[in-house]
Amino acid sequence: MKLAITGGAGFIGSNFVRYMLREHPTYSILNLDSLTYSGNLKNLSNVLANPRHEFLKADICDRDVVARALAQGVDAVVHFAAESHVDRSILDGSVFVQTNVLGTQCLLEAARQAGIGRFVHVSTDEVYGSAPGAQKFREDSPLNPSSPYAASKAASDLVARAYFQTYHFPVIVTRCSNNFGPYQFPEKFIPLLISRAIEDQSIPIYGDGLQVRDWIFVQDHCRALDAVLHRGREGEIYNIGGGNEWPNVDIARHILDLLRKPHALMKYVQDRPGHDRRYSVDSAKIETELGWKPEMAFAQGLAGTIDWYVNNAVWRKRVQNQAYRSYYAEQYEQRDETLKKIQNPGGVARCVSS
Ligand code: NAD
Ligand code: TDX
Repeated sequence: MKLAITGGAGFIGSNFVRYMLREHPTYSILNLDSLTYSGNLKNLSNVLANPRHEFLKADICDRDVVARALAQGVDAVVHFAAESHVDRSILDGSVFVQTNVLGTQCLLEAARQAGIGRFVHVSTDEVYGSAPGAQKFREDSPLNPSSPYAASKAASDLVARAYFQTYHFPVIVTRCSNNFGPYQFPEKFIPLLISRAIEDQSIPIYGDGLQVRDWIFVQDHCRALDAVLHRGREGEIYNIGGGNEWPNVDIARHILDLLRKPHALMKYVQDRPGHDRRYSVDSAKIETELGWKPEMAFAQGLAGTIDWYVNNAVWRKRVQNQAYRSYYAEQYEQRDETLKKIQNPGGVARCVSS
């Protein structure tokens, strides 16, 4: 099996690349990522030398390059690449529409023309909007996105489904809840809190801090995607939830306690505009059909994640001072003539193992 993974230098994508290389020793991976601010090749440092992993710096909006990449014997696509941060989408939604909607359509079309046998589109629980009361959204619940990010993900989710309805292209859509774990960019709630608390900086709590998110350890999401990729039914949607709902303030207190830092570091700040109060999905379908359920206990996953950020101060520092952004150029673009020779006709650099 040759898998093409988009967005594989980001948080979930890089965890998925490692997971698949480990769990499927005969698989090879073509990892296609444009390395935006949230793409970090250091997330992949322990697989860059693996001959079953090939990194291609490319934009999913670049039709020619994507078509050439998928024409190289790729069997299936798992599509993570996206602009993923709600706050950034509130400041400027344009790149969200560009990447998440137009980029996804470009990728779907290239994949369809290449005759790819399976396409997993990684969507999100945010497409359903805020869940009232104790309600849990099912796969057939209406879409009601609030932020420009969520709206762009809802649009791409629908375009993906349209490719199944219209062309019988074998798309499966997944809608997962809030992930946490190693390698998450520290603009998102949990890694931001951990990084700031380690350095005794104040941690921002939006509004009253009583918004509820359903947290899932990233490896449980990877296992769910593996199950969907191999055993999911074409044209179907699968919710993936952690079954682990917490108000934000409780998460903040828990992190501060584990790091032995004072709760006084919490600073209530102005709320996020259009802030969804609660996310909640019903995962009964994937549990009954594919036999998946989350395995990581939240307390254990959170403690392990905190340990990871504490023990990976160099990774954190490189993100803070932006040094991670020059790693690609240092490693690949200027390294030697051999690599220059394998640049493809579109001028997009391909990386092979070092
Ligand atoms: P991330 O921001 O950490 O990673 C996104 C990756 O996509 C980066 O490596 C980036 O360089 C790449 N990328 C962005 N634009 C690109 C483009 N035009 N061409 C090629 N690559 C591009 O995001 P994440 O948290 O790992 O999320 C991955 C996917 O999972 C997204 O589609 C997101 O919507 C979805 N998702 C995330 C969560 C979560 O809690 N983080 C939950 C549910 C679903
Ligand atoms: O500084 C903060 N303070 C704060 O109170 C930040 C960054 C967040 N928050 C709150 C907002 C949310 O209620 O914490 C909660 C989680 O925020 P984010 O980490 O930004 O996640 P969220 O907005 O819930 O969206 C996430 O889950 C679904 C991901 O970013 C998406 O990519 C995914 O689709």
